[in-house]
Amino acid sequence: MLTFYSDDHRLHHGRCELIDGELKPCFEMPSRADHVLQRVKERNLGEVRGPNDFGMAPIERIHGADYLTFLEGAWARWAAAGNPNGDLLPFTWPARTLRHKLPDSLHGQLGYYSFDGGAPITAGTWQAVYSSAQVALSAQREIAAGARSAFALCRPPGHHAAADLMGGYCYLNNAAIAAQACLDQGALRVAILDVDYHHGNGTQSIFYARNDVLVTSIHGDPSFEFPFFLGYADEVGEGAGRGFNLNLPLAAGSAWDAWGAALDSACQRIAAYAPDVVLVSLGVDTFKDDPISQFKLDSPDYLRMGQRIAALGKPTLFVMEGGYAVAEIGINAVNVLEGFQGA
Ligand code: B3N
Ligand code: ZN
Repeated sequence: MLTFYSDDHRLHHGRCELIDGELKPCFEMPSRADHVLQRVKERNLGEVRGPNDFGMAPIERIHGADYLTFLEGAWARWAAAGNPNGDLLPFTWPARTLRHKLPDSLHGQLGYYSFDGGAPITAGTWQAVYSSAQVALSAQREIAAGARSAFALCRPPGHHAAADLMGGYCYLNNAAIAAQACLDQGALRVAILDVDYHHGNGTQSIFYARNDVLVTSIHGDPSFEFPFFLGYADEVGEGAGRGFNLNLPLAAGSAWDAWGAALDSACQRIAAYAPDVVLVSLGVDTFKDDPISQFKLDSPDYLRMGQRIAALGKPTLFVMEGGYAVAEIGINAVNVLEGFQGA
């Protein structure tokens, strides 16, 4: 299996996030991708390639032009205002009772284009997120060219990013951009299987009214888990998309028995959809020792995960999402890929 990867991910390194009233170092850090890349090489998974540059057009198929302009220019505006130090973080959001009108101020726009304070903008964030999207698009091209599978080692991750919202460590929705590219290159149906511990609210919202992308997700129940405000089982899609969104929220403490049964349900729905391509949002923060999550999967379970996905018998694009047990992130992510390859 080919892996696509860009060193540009290092250009994004947020300093801190708010946890229990304290500013702590970001869990989403460059060493995550380093460990995955190292494991890909150790296990001889296959060649590692840098991304091609497909430009902005495929990104603009998913994200609004105003949002992209904001994201690309935010740091320069912040620096021009004489604030070159510190990450750019929002602190006010257009919540209920407030107007959803785009303000002129940089800080107002930060709140307008985000849903939480978990997506810091630094000097290199735009280049990192742009390259992360190109990594996904490059892996997608391999699939379009006939490969059975490809791995996009994306960082920053993407599945929380909506058409014009960043949050949850995500800025551009790499999986959604790749799914749209599949359709634009001739696929009729794409199925997304999001196995990250957190619900991919961005991916769901992007495709919620569409039936050409089936979105399935197994995640911590939003009644207790981030992102809290989307990801319930009764969210089934709307309009033409009704019946094409499947959420499988699970209780805290869920281990392979419950998780594997949910994977089976998701796979049955995907098989019935008969997609041309399966795109896996591959988060491994379902791991038992993940520092911010509450599922109990163990490393061998990721081999089983890959085997079950392979049984779908579809061209499969893996796109890296979350996972914060840094010492094990490579083992767990590559176990999924090896499980898939060996099946
Ligand atoms: O949910 C959290 C969080 C939970 C527990 C923590 N501990 C026990 C130290 C710390 C943080 N934070 C909210 C931001 C979560 C973003 C998740 C991004 C992700 O992986 N998405 O798939
Ligand atoms: Zn996650």
